[in-house]
Amino acid sequence: MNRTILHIDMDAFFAAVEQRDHEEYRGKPVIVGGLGTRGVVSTASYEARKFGVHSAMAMEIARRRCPDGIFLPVDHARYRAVSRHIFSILARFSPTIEPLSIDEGFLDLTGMERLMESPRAYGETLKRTIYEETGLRASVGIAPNKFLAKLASDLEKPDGLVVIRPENAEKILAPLPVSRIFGVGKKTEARLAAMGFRTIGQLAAADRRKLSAALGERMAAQLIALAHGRDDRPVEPVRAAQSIGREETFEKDLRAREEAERALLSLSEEVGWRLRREGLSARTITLKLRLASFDTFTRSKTFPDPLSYDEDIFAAAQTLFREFPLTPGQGVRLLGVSASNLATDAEVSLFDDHEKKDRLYSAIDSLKGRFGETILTRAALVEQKPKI
Ligand code: TTP
Ligand code: MG
Repeated sequence: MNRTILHIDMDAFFAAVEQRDHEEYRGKPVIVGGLGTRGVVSTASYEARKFGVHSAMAMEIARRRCPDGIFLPVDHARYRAVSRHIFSILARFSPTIEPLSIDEGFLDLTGMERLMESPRAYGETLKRTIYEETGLRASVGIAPNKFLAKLASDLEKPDGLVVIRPENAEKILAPLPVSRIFGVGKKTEARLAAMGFRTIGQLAAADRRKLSAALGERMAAQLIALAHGRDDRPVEPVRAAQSIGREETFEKDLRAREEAERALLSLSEEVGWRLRREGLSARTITLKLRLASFDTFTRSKTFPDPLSYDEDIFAAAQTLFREFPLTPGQGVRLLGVSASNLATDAEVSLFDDHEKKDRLYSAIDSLKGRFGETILTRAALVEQKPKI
């Protein structure tokens, strides 16, 4: 299948928005994230990355590595608005867009090749349009499939533009570490290294039977295909790629169930409010739980009728929490509630007492306008399998 796929990912997205909006932050190390003692870095500007600061790092470590950095809280509402603007621009460049996260997505350009001077020129125009309209830089990769397009957008970050042609794919892949293949996490990387496979080129030349014996037939076949630059997944323009969620790392581990359930209620309220504000409801509610030991679990519940009211979301989160086998005294470090499998209001039937509740909630929501910091998490994080 010959496709032309473009992957775009904004550079240092949250930090770049802050630098755009505050001239005095430009050219400086900017770190955005949770600023409490147990906060986590969401992202860092490229100036801050030189100090070894990166996403998902404990904020304490970031402060130590970059004491003169500019530390800012996460302003999701603003980043969402910018994201919406970016996706509206993308929509002018392809009718088939698959959003992957707040700042990243695939565009299917298959069949449009004759409308463009060249894929590279098309990518340049896209980057320029985004910069002119939003003041933000993006990195773009264009390739015959999703795997290569995503890889390409990362090769010359920031402000990158890389086109991979089918005939060059294997040559570009060969020297890269196997960890560049999506789905190859630390564990698989270590197993592959133990078998002598460190680069994608080594994997491409692997003996299939040997690899199957170690990793299973399916995984081996997938890895070998990807190592050769083959990937048949289509661009799927679904909103289900996203979910609305909110999580909190507590200043002190929670030790009492009631305390945890109170936290779940306030998280559920924020998720509900955000859902209703976006005109959405959700069929799946996911609870995320990180214990003092750092072990992290997710548990989900799916309902036939979509939910958007706080009490329903809370009831689901509470049930999932109560079903989770916590040993007494086991502290809870983080709780998260997220809603996925989203439906728009238009898709939801308006039976029974919805109308009354809708009136009640619209009154509550109008009072709530100033609260609610809600995270649009990646579906991949929400769907992450429990570690045990
Ligand atoms: P990324 O695209 O992964 O990172 P980035 O845009 O900041 O930097 P770059 O793409 O140039 O490497 O994520 C997009 C945004 O998502 C990021 O700006 C902040 C947020 N985010 C988190 O909140 N936590 C995380 O762990 C990651 C990776 C991202
Ligand atoms: Mg990015």
